[in-house]
Amino acid sequence: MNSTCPYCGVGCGVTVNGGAIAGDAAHPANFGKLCVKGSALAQTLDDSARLTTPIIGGASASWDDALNLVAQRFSEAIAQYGPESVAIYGSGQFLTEDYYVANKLMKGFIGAANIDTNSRLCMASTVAGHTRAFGEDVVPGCYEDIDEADLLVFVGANAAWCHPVLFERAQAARIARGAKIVVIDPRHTATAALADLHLPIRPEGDVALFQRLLAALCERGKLDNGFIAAHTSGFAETLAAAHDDAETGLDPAALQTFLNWFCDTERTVTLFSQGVNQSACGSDKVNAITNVHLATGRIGRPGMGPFSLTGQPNAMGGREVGGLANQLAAHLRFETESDRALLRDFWNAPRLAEKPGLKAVDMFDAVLNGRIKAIWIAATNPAESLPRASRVRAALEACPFVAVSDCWPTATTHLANVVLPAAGWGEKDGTVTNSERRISRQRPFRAAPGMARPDWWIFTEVAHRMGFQEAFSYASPADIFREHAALSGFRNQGARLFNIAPLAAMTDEEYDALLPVQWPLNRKRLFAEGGFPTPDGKARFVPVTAPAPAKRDASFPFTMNTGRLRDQWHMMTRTGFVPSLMTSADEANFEISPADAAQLGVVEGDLLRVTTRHGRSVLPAAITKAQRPGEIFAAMHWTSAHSGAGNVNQLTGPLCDKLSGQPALKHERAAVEGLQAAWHGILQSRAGTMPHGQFHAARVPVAGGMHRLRLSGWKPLPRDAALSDWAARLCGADADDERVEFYDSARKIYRLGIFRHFRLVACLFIAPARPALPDGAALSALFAAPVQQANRAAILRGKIGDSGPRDRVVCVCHNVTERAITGAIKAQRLASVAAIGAACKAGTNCGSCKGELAQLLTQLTSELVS
Ligand SMILES: Nc1nc2c(c(=O)[nH]1)N[C@H]1C(S)=C(S)[C@@H](COP(=O)(O)OP(=O)(O)OC[C@H]3O[C@@H](n4cnc5c(=O)[nH]c(N)nc54)[C@H](O)[C@@H]3O)O[C@H]1N2
Ligand SMILES: Nc1nc2c(c(=O)[nH]1)N[C@H]1C(S)=C(S)[C@@H](COP(=O)(O)OP(=O)(O)OC[C@H]3O[C@@H](n4cnc5c(=O)[nH]c(N)nc54)[C@H](O)[C@@H]3O)O[C@H]1N2
Ligand code: SF4
Ligand SMILES: [Mo]
Repeated sequence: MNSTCPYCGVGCGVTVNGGAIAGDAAHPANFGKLCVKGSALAQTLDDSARLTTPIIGGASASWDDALNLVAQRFSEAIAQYGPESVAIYGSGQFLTEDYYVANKLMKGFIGAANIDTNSRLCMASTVAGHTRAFGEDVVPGCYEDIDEADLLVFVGANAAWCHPVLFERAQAARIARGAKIVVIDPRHTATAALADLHLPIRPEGDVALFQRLLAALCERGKLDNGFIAAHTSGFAETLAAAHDDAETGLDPAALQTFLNWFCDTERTVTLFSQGVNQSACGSDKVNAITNVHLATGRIGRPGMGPFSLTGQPNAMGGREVGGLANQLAAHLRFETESDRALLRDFWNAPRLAEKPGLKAVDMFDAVLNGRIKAIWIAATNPAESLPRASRVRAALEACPFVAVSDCWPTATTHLANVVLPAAGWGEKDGTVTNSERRISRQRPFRAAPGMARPDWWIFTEVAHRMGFQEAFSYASPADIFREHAALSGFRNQGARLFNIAPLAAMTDEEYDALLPVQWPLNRKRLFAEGGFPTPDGKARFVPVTAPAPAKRDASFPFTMNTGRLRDQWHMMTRTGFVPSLMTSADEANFEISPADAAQLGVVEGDLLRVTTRHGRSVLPAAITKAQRPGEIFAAMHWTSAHSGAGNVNQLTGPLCDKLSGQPALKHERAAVEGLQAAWHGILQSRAGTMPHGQFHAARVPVAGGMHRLRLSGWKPLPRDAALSDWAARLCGADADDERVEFYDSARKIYRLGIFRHFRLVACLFIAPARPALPDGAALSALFAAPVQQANRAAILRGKIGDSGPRDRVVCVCHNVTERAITGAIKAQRLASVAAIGAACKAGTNCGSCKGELAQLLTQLTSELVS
């Protein structure tokens, strides 16, 4: 059975054979390869924590009651306050069929466009930039361009971690044809470690850089004047705006090298992601990049083009169905009356929305201020992933009616009046579209647990109960897909490139057997000969202005950047409970430069308290040369379910790109204080509750379904009996449980065990420094056997083994730790990533850790030299 990986927008094909999930050798996105997350998919198929029944007001309910209630509360709000009083907030993790139905329900039949999705946080700036430049939201190139390029420029994209299989292709091009890789990112990421040139740009310096590049292309006579004249408009104004010397923060020699390479390399692909999109000038960044490709005619030809890397598995499918509040379905546009008429006719929807609805940030503001009376959230966790997450929670608490569809309990489901259990990956049936416009099937291979049902079915059932039976008479995802395909071709005489009309004729069997297919059908690349979907057929240059560097704000002198880690997926509902995926990074932290750490008097193991205009969080400091001074970085993944005091979106604010409405999640003004750690602890328990208090806590999943918490406190601990009570509470002890305590005064280690019947249910160790704490298998071993009363004290007093200096697994596939790798590099004087692989296997399977291997090499080489 073939299916598609449910994580990133690379859209790798997988094969499922019994319990084994492997890369699909025939899928053109990955040709059999998978990254770490894809390789661990089988381990995520654990139903123990899944939502298995509808829940109304905290109690299990029937589907009928839950669906009736959603339909009733939506209908009542519409009757009383109008269609704009209800909203749907969806996700790029929907399948296209789910998305199509949700969008049709809202825009077509409820008759308002208050449906937006987490793609607003992800792809909105690219959608706006593409539409401005090309007239339609279209990626001009394909993955083969990466194989065929001589220069690959990654802008604001940590592809080695976030699009690993595609980045493997880039590395292969480097070996095969000597392609050069440039990485433009304020941080020295794993991707930068594998690049020929890293440009540590100042935050938001990208427009200035691409403006300079456009000016340099002109000065050096590298423009394609024929292409500009025949296929574009607006060049003169754009070039005039490009003579810009705004600050990029770059070393002049490195900047020159980049300009030289770009000017002299025809086959250049510029790949970009959230360092571009999640910015107050995100759509200008997209157009600044697009401008240089149009000016050189490097678009739509082999090995050339601007290339937006999509985030979620179906970010592109969501754009095809028009899931954003300012889009209509099938690339039709609100602005054009004939487009609205077309959709009204096709759907037979006289009440079709006439104007765009609220974008995500505004939508939740409208929930907070009471304009929206009922909201339905599906396949996204806005109480954690939207900026100003606390405000989103307050909005949901205040909202008269909240329905949430998810597979697992989340901070958002906790705030719902009705929870709808959704079928997840492996259970659902439908299609997704990847970054290169390739539609692939996701196929079911396991039963959904309990009463969980697919999203398309849930939306369809509610639509029926709201009185729209006829328009939503779907019996299967294939029915929906055929309608979606037919709409794309309806009255489309070449006006819209998104046209998959021939697929509307597929039978159920053909849909089941559908092979990965790109749109426009049978065309890999677009625009080499012009033919842009604008009224005059020409692409538009967009004059953009580089924003001035943010003024130093004495109260908030740092810039806080946020993003992703290699082995975690978003808010961790899927990856956060898989032990192997947390062995490379088992705790959130704030990354900070050595210079700033020194200034704050912070050493490794201390904590940082970060304050922004919106909130405050505490996490351990990770001191790294990868960070530029004045900037800190935090992973987005650790939510309040996994972290005691360090929720990142508590800190991020509402500043958005004006055109796209995408929040600037990478650039928040922040104040940073160092907090000395007064104590460190480790707690392991069978039932893990997440404590929140005046200490840092990070939850780590452990084999056997147990939980481990890493703790660090900045306040002195209570003493004596108070300590004992506090510690027992932290361990979740009941009154009947037996507590056994032991204080090792020589080593200043406090130990507490909680026993229930004959079993250890939790234990806690506290010490002044982390290396003195037990960890790993030694800690789990304490839980292994039943313990007689007489032996309990002995267990706690016994030698358990220190964790020693911190180590982490770098290569998850072969379980190779950092210590083993650095040991091998030093002992055998290894000088390349390949040599490390030959010596200790690290990086030789999926290859996702090659960036870290390169980072370790650079680090050790500089240590050896200095
Ligand atoms: N492992 C993993 N992979 C994922 C995901 C995941 O959760 N985990 N999520 C998927 C999704 S939905 C998405 S959207 C993608 C995101 O993929 P990416 O965009 O590659 O990931 P991020 O880490 O969010 O951000 C990329 C980089 O932007 C840089 N940056 C910040 N500010 C600027 C700036 O002003 N200019 C420039 N040039 N760079 C800047 C950051 O330092 C960061 O390294 O990843 C997808 N893949
Ligand atoms: N600070 C900061 N914040 C960010 C970002 C950042 O870089 N920095 N990035 C932003 C970006 S690009 C993105 S894409 C968002 C992601 O943010 P979210 O959308 O909140 O991310 P997930 O945790 O993937 O949420 C998906 C939810 O859907 C559930 N789910 C999975 N499959 C299904 C299904 O088939 N049906 C249903 N109904 N539910 C399902 C999962 O359990 C999960 O709870 O975060 C954004 N927030
Ligand atoms: S690169 Fe993306 S799509 Fe491919 S296996 Fe990894 S997470 Fe899945
Ligand atoms: Mo995303």
